[in-house]
Amino acid sequence: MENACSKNAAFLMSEELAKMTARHPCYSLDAHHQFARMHLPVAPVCNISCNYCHRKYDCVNESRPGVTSEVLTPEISLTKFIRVKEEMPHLSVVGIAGPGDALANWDVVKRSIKLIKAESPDMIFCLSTNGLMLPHYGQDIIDLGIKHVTVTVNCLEPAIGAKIYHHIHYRGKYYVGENAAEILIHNQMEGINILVDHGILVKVNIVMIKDINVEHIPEVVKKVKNLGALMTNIMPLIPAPGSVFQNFPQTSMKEVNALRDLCQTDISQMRHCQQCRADAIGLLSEDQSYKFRHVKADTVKKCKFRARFYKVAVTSKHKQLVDLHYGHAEEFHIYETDGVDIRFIETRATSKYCLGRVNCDETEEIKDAVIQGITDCDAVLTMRIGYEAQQRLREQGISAVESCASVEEGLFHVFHQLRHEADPSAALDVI
Ligand code: CLF
Ligand code: SF4
Repeated sequence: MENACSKNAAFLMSEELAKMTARHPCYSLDAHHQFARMHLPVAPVCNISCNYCHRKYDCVNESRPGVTSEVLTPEISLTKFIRVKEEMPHLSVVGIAGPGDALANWDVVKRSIKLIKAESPDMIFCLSTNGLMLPHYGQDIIDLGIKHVTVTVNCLEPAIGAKIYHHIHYRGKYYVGENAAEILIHNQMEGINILVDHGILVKVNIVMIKDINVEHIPEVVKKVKNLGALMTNIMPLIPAPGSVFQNFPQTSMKEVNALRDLCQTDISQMRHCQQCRADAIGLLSEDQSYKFRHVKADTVKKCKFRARFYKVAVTSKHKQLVDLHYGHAEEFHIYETDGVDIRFIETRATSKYCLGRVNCDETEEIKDAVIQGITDCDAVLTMRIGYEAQQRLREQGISAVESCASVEEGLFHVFHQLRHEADPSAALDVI
């Protein structure tokens, strides 16, 4: 019988959300043999320290310890997504599950989701988080239209939390012990509340740690059920080498299943979790991420957006970072990119556009000469560029893109910007 105080998400689920969830391989047992998920490893940083985690590896709240994933930029994620989607028509979910915490890297996570959503609006987006920043980014998650969020909640009591978490970094401060656990637990509860109130389906992961939280877990399950979580996923502790808990006993699946059976009377139990890599791709039971590593260096023959190479003039001191103002550059590095490969063409000398205020009136000819040197380019990639210079370039059909990132990342950004300009249906509503 339902507790009168519970907000059972299953009863609030709309038909549309139910249909969507039927294609989510983690939320739907039936879906996990048919539909694939793709994790974007765009979140390397974490804002807490779990004693079962070693930060050389992926977040243990979802991943098997000892697994290391590559970290991608949002732009490279989009390129990789396009390729995976082509080869996996049954791809239904794009999830972010590390290697650190999704909300500790929110800007890049949000940007990655926006880029892929613009490319493929039907994709289901999914996040996994320790929950520390949920009260702060809950509204963003709602606004992005994300409907599936996993929060790891290992306990409700700070005294137990102090044994599981070493510290947290929260709003510029470092907390340890029960103070840290109290803030974390409070934010997890508040965050789940916010998400459930907005119709988001919350799955709660719980790491089962012998001698620490085993007896307490049924209480956690009841609490999150009453908050409106849809299901819990009780996971075994697999001691990670190098972690504080490295010598703890591994929880057996027999013990985990016994606890799941006990908790099943309260809330639906996930039993098919694979503790995936942060860059996992494919059916849950058949990870194919190895086929798509280093996708940027791959040849993507069939990619529909690989119709052309764009030529880009880059202002950079050493061809590593986009670290020069347009007006300060004495040379342009010319590259071509099709969003997958990058080719360096040549370096072209130019005249410094900005000679300081004294010579301002004398620079008109220089300004024209600078542009004449790159009229074959589609875009300029630069750290900063003034409005007037942008206008001059635009008159010649050259776009200007500002970036402070690496040349490689900047070029991928330029590619997607130009593709959007050429085909507004691939609208990029990026931050
Ligand atoms: Fe990924 Fe997690 Fe979304 Fe699934 S995994 S972010 S909810 S799309 Fe799934 Fe993998 Fe288990 Fe996670 S099997 S580790 S539960
Ligand atoms: Fe490690 Fe994940 Fe815990 Fe962060 S939240 S410390 S990445 S297990």
